[in-house]
Amino acid sequence: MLKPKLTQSILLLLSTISIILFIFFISFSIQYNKNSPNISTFTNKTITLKNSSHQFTLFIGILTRPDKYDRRHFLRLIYGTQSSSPIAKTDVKFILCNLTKPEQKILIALEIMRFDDIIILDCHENMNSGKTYTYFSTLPKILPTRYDYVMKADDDVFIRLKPLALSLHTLPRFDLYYGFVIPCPSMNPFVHYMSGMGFVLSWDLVEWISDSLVTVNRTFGPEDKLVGEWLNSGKKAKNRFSNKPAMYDYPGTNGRCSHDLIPDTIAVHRVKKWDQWLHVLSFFNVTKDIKPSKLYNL
Ligand SMILES: *[C@@H]1O[C@H](CO)[C@@H](O)[C@H](O)[C@H]1NC(C)=O
Ligand SMILES: *[C@@H]1O[C@H](CO)[C@@H](O)[C@H](O)[C@H]1NC(C)=O
Ligand SMILES: *[C@@H]1O[C@H](CO)[C@@H](O)[C@H](O)[C@H]1NC(C)=O
Ligand SMILES: *[C@@H]1O[C@H](CO)[C@@H](O)[C@H](O)[C@H]1NC(C)=O
Ligand SMILES: CC(=O)N[C@H]1CO[C@H](CO)[C@@H](O)[C@@H]1O
Repeated sequence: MLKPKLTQSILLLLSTISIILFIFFISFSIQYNKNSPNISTFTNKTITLKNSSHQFTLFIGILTRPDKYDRRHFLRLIYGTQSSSPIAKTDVKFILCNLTKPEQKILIALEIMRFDDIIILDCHENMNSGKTYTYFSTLPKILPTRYDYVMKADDDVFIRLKPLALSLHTLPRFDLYYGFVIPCPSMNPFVHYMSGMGFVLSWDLVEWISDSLVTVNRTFGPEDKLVGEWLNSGKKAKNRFSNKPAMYDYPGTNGRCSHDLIPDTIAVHRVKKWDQWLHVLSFFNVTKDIKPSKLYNL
């Protein structure tokens, strides 16, 4: 009679110890991972992280064109193999304008059935004639939930989701405009605007773009420059953060916007050719965690 009870208590003790060890391990690994130079304090954040599965939500829309099937499949590999947890919950979707060819309606419907990562906006495909406006102004009306942050990204940029999440998680959740400030040598995020390679707005600014009279008739022109002009005209984005040198153009492609690949990278832009992609992917060891198996020998 005594034996089962004893076994039970031992089991209880063991599971309690393992839970404590688990919590200790989690908090340790969070602290350990937190070595980005842009983050100063996180004592309270650690407590929050332990308590919830993620701390904030980020929506990344990659603006691309319907016919770029190969690029989408490639980018699905790039982002599908990354995770920003437990710091953030990140959703990545491709942003298209209206389809124009019969085969697109079949092929893209298949992509949607398989991946559910495509948004088709009510616009004609374009770069500087309002697609970015349509993107930001439509999101609050069609997304099932709000996000803390919304990013607009190009399809020739490599974004590292975890470093991005780490750099955002101590920044304000409101009135925030984050990216790579133009002109290239500038370190002042309050002059001019964030490069279209990839910039982040807090949700309140996305809603403001959607509702404001400042933006509605100013949708034509260089898309990234316009966003800066809207925010300045509306006296918005009191919180601005330009993340240099962690964001940049691929080495040698764009003068002073470019520099060598560095370990503390958040985004590399103008990655267009295969040899450039391979250079980037090998530099950041993106395949190092592949699990061993009898099925392949790489
Ligand atoms: C943690 O947050 C609480 C209230 O939210 C605050 O009073 C306390 O000073 C914070 N501690 C640190 C170390 O920031
Ligand atoms: C996009 O497609 C929708 C549905 O077919 C149509 O109502 C809308 O006018 C189109 N928009 C543009 C800008 O072509
Ligand atoms: C935007 O332009 C339209 C058409 O020109 C005009 O009717 C409308 O009043 C303008 N809205 C604002 C807020 O300027
Ligand atoms: C990639 O792996 C190599 C070899 O382990 C290491 O020296 C290098 O620092 C890693 N690069 C990055 C960006 O983590
Ligand atoms: C999973 C968990 O521990 N959730 C807790 C997080 O913190 C809130 C408020 O502090 C609690 O109500 C939850 O139970």
